[in-house]
Amino acid sequence: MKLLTTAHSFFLITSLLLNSPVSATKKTTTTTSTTATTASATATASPSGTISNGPFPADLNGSNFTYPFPVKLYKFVSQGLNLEMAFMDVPPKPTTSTTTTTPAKTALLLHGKNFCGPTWNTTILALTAAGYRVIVPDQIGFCKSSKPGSHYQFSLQQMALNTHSLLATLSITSNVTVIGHSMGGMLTARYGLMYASSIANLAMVNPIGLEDWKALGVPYLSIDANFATERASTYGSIRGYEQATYYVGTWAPAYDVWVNMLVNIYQGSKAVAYAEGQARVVDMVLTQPVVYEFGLLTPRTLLVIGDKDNTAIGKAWSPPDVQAKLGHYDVLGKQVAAVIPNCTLVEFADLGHAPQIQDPDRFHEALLSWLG
Ligand SMILES: *[C@@H]1O[C@H](CO)[C@@H](O)[C@H](O)[C@H]1NC(C)=O
Ligand SMILES: *[C@@H]1O[C@H](CO)[C@@H](O)[C@H](O)[C@H]1NC(C)=O
Ligand SMILES: *[C@@H]1O[C@H](CO)[C@@H](O)[C@H](O)[C@H]1NC(C)=O
Ligand SMILES: *[C@@H]1O[C@H](CO)[C@@H](O)[C@H](O)[C@H]1NC(C)=O
Ligand SMILES: CC(=O)N[C@H]1CO[C@H](CO)[C@@H](O)[C@@H]1O
Repeated sequence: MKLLTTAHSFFLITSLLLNSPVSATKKTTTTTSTTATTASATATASPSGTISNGPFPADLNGSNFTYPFPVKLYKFVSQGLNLEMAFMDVPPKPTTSTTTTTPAKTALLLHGKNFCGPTWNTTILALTAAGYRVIVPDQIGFCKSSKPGSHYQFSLQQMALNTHSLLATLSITSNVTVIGHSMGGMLTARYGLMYASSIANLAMVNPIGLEDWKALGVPYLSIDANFATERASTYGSIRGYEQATYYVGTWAPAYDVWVNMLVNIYQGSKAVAYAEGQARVVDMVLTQPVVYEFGLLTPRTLLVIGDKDNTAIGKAWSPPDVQAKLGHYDVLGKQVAAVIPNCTLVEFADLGHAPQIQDPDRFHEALLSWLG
């Protein structure tokens, strides 16, 4: 339990530092542990950048994948760098109703590590048809966003802050439905802890981080070693991993689109900076657990689990006895749902890591019926 307590206080402190509005300008601080506990609850992001509508070159920051909806860039300064976060902002489908009020329902879709905004293509259609305005960012270091590589400190808090600032710049400050998959699901948990007051609903789809892999015995691997692995990624290695982990051993031609979308970035014009960033992202998810804080989540929450998923960070370089303990989503879903205060669990016994890709119809039926 000592480890758990230490990890928990570490993340409270990290959260405080990132959220403190005075930390950048004030050298002395009178912050006490009392204010520390309220800091994350009152965290706000002010509009802090500008939106560019393009047009942009086909190869945008190292990805030339054609997105299903227009791409915009959120330009802002973070960690002293001028950065661009690519995103899609898709309006709700017009209804036959004559009322033309400003849409009050916004959904924010957060992609996973081996995914990009476009992998939400069917979910964007389902949500806009249900009246949602849908915002779909590519995180910094990913896809069509800037690749600051080794010049950026990647953290879940930083990604949540970047994303929250994007929404603030779009004047979206309340009633947000946050939906995240895989690493984006882990980010959704962090986002929900930091910005609860802006959230209407929180949905995590086969999130990673339902367990603390390092506490279960996964050895630490250096960022340099992660970088070498990232640089060695090919169509074959990505497909092999996804087939075994995401799709229960099966393969469909449509899955190739998502593999090639990644291969294009791994071999693209920002290949080295991309791998540097991805190596840090592996380090980030391994060293920044959210599992100890699920009990602190206050929004209404949906946890969607494809039970056949076996994703676990570090499993590939762990000894067999450790490997055997990791990635049992059929157990982890129920465990975590019991800890989150207001959680509905939906399990798909036959699906893997990406239910929204493997069986979009069943996934969207579950999501939309929970959203109501
Ligand atoms: C908030 O969003 C929900 C759907 O998530 C919608 O039903 C509701 O009308 C919205 N409320 C306000 C006050 O905008
Ligand atoms: C989403 O993208 C995949 C891969 O390109 C494609 O197979 C599928 O038809 C798309 N779905 C929709 C509804 O556009
Ligand atoms: C995108 O890059 C790939 C190489 O990764 C290339 O084969 C393809 O022609 C490019 N497409 C566009 C539209 O530039
Ligand atoms: C869960 O959240 C909803 C919406 O905020 C609320 O109506 C409901 O009472 C909550 N349920 C529990 C058990 O807290
Ligand atoms: C960091 C980086 O390469 N950013 C580029 C992302 O794409 C925009 C649009 O082409 C460029 O202006 C940035 O320089």
